[in-house]
Amino acid sequence: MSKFEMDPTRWKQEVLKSYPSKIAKKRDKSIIVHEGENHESQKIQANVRTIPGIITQRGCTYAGCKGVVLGPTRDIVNLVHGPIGCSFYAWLTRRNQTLPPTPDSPNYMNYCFSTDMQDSNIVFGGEIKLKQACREAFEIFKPKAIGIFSTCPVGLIGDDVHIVARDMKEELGINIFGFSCEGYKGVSQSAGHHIANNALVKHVIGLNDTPAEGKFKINMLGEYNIGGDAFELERIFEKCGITLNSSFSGNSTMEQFERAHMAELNVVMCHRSINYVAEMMEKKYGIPWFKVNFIGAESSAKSLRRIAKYFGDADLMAKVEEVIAEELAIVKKTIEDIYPRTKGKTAMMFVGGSRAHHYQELFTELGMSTLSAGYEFGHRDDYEGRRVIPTISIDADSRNIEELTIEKDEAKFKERLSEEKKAELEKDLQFNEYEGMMKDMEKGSLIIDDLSHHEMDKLIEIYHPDVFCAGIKEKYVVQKMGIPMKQLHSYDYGGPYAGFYGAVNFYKDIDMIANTSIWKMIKAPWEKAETIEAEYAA
Ligand code: CFM
Repeated sequence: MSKFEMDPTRWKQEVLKSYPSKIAKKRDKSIIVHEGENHESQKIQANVRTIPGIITQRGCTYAGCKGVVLGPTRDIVNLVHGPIGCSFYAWLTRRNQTLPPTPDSPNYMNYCFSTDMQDSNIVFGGEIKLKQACREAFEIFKPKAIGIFSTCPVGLIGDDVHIVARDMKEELGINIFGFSCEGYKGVSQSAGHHIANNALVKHVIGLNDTPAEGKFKINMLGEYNIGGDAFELERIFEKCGITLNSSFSGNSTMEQFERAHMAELNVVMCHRSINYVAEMMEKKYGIPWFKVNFIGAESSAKSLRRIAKYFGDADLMAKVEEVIAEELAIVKKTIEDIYPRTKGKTAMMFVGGSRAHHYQELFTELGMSTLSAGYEFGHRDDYEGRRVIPTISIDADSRNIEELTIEKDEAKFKERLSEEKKAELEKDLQFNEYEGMMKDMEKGSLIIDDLSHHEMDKLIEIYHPDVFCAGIKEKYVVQKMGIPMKQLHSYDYGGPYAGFYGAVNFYKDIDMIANTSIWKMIKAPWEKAETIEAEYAA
């Protein structure tokens, strides 16, 4: 028998049977049994509305805009226009780290800025309060910029954050811009990424023509410094002699965003959250982009080689090889020790819009296979590859998000690569491309978009994976079922997991959690203690 204790097709049928028929019909399209080589003809339903009551893992549009994309930038005041609950939710509930160059360099990441809307603001409007909050923040912190984030009630009552931003920009003389990222604006946090990307291109990128000092300037897009990942990547780039001109947005500053257009290359890590910026910058400034993955030691090595290849500099290529050899030697030592203990084990991962794919690399390095995976809010291209984008039907929810019309910036556009050179490098670098999760998964694996709680229960009950990866909302439920759980949003306060040191950290953490017997010894509370049951006496 294969590693699937129940045929995945039967698993799917049984799960669907437990839903009301209308819901079963909808979920049917979001659950795919990988057909091996035929997977190219398989289509998954993604980026559609969650079925109410299904208990989704998803977050909201505001979370994607404020928390994810702008959250990690330390010297901008991220002001939430809304009730305090929304502000609290996005206040350091994630582990973006940042490292100001000196102790007195501006860093507002520990603060929670909110207009704290009250009932009266909902009735009479909150714009005056918002202006007041901008003035107050300016007075106290003297920031370079303020970003204003809309929450659901702001959209419902019609406060215009953009007009307030424009007025306050004039009054205070700093860069102030607003985001129409009301929580309900899209079907998930993915819409918030798009809105954040649009505003960065409109209001920030291109304002400062002084590039970072150094050679081989790149921007790293879609890396958010969770658990210190960005620090590890900065270490590697520095060692190789590659200059990180700007980072979107792990360990970033406003200045980095402003000068992003001065880089020679954009490398995109999490394409889901930021491919829009890469695309727009290519059109506007002529910066080519390709996808990289620094999760996994082998993929990190491969990504570095591709960056070196792009610049085509012999010294850089030699240096990169030297760094890779040195780093992989350390990685190898750890993996040789751990591999015999993790080999043959199984994992499942349901995270965001890129990690459920990227982290499979690390598990493969551990000799573990991914039985099932899916994104919370990925789009079809994140599963099936960028080639399917033209076939994705645009629904009302996607139409709700502004599509910017970008034109070439004649003054700042610079051709980095001639058409011939680009064509020559295409085979190795694959510009403007990513192939999606399905290509890397095995025949028979279950690919599930926007996993429901019931489906999670059933995956665990039937297949009992050795490790289940998701987020804090799932963590304790999974552990109570006796399965080790690894958070891949916050890393359970571990990490970094990116790059070479990151891979070593990950191997050790997985070895630890997958090989402890503690989970087999615990029983769920309802199995352990007697429960009191009662019935109505008619
Ligand atoms: Fe990109 Fe992210 Fe992710 Fe994401 Fe996220 Fe995140 Fe994530 Mo949590 S930007 S899609 S919206 S890699 S916050 S840093 S871990 S769900 S897989």
